[in-house]
Amino acid sequence: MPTEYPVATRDPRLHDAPLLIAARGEHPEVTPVWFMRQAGRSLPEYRKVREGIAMLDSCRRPDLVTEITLQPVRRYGVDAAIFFSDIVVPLKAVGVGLDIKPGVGPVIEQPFRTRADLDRIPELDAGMITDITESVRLLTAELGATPLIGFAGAPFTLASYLVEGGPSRDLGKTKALMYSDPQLWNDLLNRLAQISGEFLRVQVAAGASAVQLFDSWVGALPLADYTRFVRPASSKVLAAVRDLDPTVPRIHFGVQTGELLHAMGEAGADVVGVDFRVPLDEAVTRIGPGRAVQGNLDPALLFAPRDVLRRRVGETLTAGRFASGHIFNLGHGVPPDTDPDQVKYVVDAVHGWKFADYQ
Ligand code: 1CP
Repeated sequence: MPTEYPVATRDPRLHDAPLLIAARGEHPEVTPVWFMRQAGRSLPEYRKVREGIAMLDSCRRPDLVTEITLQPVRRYGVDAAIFFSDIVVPLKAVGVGLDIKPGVGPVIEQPFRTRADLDRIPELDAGMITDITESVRLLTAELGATPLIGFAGAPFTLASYLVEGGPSRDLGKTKALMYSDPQLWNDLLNRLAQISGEFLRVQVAAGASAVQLFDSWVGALPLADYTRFVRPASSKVLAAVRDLDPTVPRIHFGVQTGELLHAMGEAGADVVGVDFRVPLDEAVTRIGPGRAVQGNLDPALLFAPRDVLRRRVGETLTAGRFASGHIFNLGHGVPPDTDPDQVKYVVDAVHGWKFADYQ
């Protein structure tokens, strides 16, 4: 049974925050914008506070989590903060041996191979992550009328790190387990659904206003395998949030998910994140009515001349008008070598855009 929590009282001004208006399927006066990986290595102030502190240690220190989460909000004036953490933090919290290696990503000490490995992944209990509760409380107090987006990794993407042992290009071992032992695969995904669901519930209970479930690598699967082997577990995670607080919008995102967009919405998302490979208006059609979209400027455009960048921002905003709500974002994360002034330029272009001038 999931833990029952009292949900924190939120700042009443959040009701009118553009991000939450768009997530509800309406069009606020100005399109809201935030960026995946808006915190992190592209910011000199981030590099400074992280000096000499390992990634996973920084994620467990409320003072650092608060500072790093707020840095892009201060610098860019984005419409939301995203909680500074990592998708593997809850796995580490339940005792899985892993580390985040600089320049590589998550590395697992003993990759998942057999049923016996399931015993090394216990369920997550709120008591194991009291620091997360504290960080979210500190943050929401500072953020006031700006929403905080909580997040977690979806079961498939978490499983891919556990099975592969680290970042992988083709996810061969993950797919081999899925096809050869569907029962063990299901048990693993259900365990991970409990962990992700609880990680999100803790953030929502402490005051997060929206959540994003990252299924970054699920685009490696064809639709039929996604709906059979993955979606039931993702649905459980999204339902765990809805059951705690149905007013908190759930964003669901993955890379190379052009063929999966509709199905990912059906998993129980209010907003579907779109990567840069599918034109946004086409994505709106694929997702279908009744869900907002988030996306989808190609991160590579942050390295383009400003006239090109501005035109593409405008095209993305114009396509977003056809959606039931649009949250502007990149099609994936901010690259570490991005010039922060280019990011600021995009925020200002989105906020200053006058649709009437371009019709
Ligand atoms: O030392 C460092 O600075 C390490 C770089 C780093 C950072 C800044 C990692 C390692 N994780 C993070 C923070 C992080 N991770 C955030 C918060 C920052 C923000 O968005 O502003 C978030 C939302 C994540 C989520 C995350 N981690 C995802 C899903 C998002 C995505 O990019 O698709 C994934 C896949 C991870 C795993 C991970 N952690 C770190 C890296 C380099 C990776 C990817 C490795 C790979 O390619 O498989």
